[in-house]
Amino acid sequence: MSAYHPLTETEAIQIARSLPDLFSGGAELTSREIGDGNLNLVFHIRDAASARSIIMKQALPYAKVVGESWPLTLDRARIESEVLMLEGALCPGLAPKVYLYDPELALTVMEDLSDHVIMRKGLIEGNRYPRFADDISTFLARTLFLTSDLGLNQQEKKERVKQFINPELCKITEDLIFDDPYRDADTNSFDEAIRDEAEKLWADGELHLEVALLRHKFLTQAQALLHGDLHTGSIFIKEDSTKVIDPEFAYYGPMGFDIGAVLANLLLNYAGQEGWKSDTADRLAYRAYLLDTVKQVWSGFEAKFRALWEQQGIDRLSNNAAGFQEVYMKQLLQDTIGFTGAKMVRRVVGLAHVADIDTIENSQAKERAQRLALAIGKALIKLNRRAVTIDEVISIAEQQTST
Ligand code: SR1
Ligand code: MG
Repeated sequence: MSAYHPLTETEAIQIARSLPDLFSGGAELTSREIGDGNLNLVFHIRDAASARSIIMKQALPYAKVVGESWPLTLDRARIESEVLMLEGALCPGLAPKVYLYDPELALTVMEDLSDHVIMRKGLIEGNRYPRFADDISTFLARTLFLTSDLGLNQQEKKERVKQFINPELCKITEDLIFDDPYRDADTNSFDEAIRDEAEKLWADGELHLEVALLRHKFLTQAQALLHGDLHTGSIFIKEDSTKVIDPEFAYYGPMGFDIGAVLANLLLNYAGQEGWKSDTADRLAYRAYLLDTVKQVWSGFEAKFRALWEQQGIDRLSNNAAGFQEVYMKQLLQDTIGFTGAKMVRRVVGLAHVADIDTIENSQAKERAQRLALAIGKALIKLNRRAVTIDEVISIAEQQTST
């Protein structure tokens, strides 16, 4: 079964049986295709008798969300499996274990996390996750610092840049996040009710300058190994555990892109609270929780990143030059804020949306949520190069909600 073809559920079971040490010889395995993402097949393989289970993820040679007319490299499966292993080594417990990578089938076999939920779903249900800010800030600080020129030998870093060159997946981001929302592109998708907002995006020169600068940074700045698509659909979570999955968009890029992805998706859920079904006090409290989480993610990240720098910084001059760390951290906050805004705007008018807003049943509430997400996103993009503290992000969210 070695030549590439999309697997059937029966074939997925045969492969699972052939893996050493996972299932006993006579195990009765079941398989279910559970992929609900934009790009891949995902099989859940389970042995009811022992309750042991695994996930098999297979890349398709095209983008599932669009169809076979959008071909996509299978090399992303290699990148994903290698990055998962690296993230697991850098951040024990925060990424799923990889049991096998099969390059012919573009298949990764990994730990089953179905005792967790996808964080986006959990947030839509109004749940709170006490470990999240601490876990994700650890993940961000360690993966970004320890793969950058600050924490990794510069020759080895360049080898990693080469290992994780990912032009096709980057092109998706370059187009869908940093270009299409700002022109009348065929790939865009938005409700007619907010056409006025889309047209404003296409004509806003101040916004275009900021997005062009962010896009340029995404194209050129090989600062650290990014996850590349760190939204709340790429995080499995439960009360006492956080696992980051799906790094198929990984490449060497600007750190603020990953941090911004996390903040943007918290803020998209914040905007989606327009569709909240319970009473207003509950909605206000949940929004306060989300904003507090935004703040905690940044402050936790900043503190841990600075501590790693003090303890494990390997670059003599950037360790010792007075003021370097301050300049670096200020720039990182500004990048984070700009990327946060860009990642919000694309989820309202671009090709791929988020369920936090799209599943709001009441059309007026949905329109309010879309307008609020765009208002916050645009304000953050316009703020980015002037920002000084994370509190400005919180103020923008609050101001835009009350106007
Ligand atoms: C064609 S892929 C659309 C989006 O799905 C992924 O999760 C990325 O965010 C990408 O932009
Ligand atoms: Mg994904």
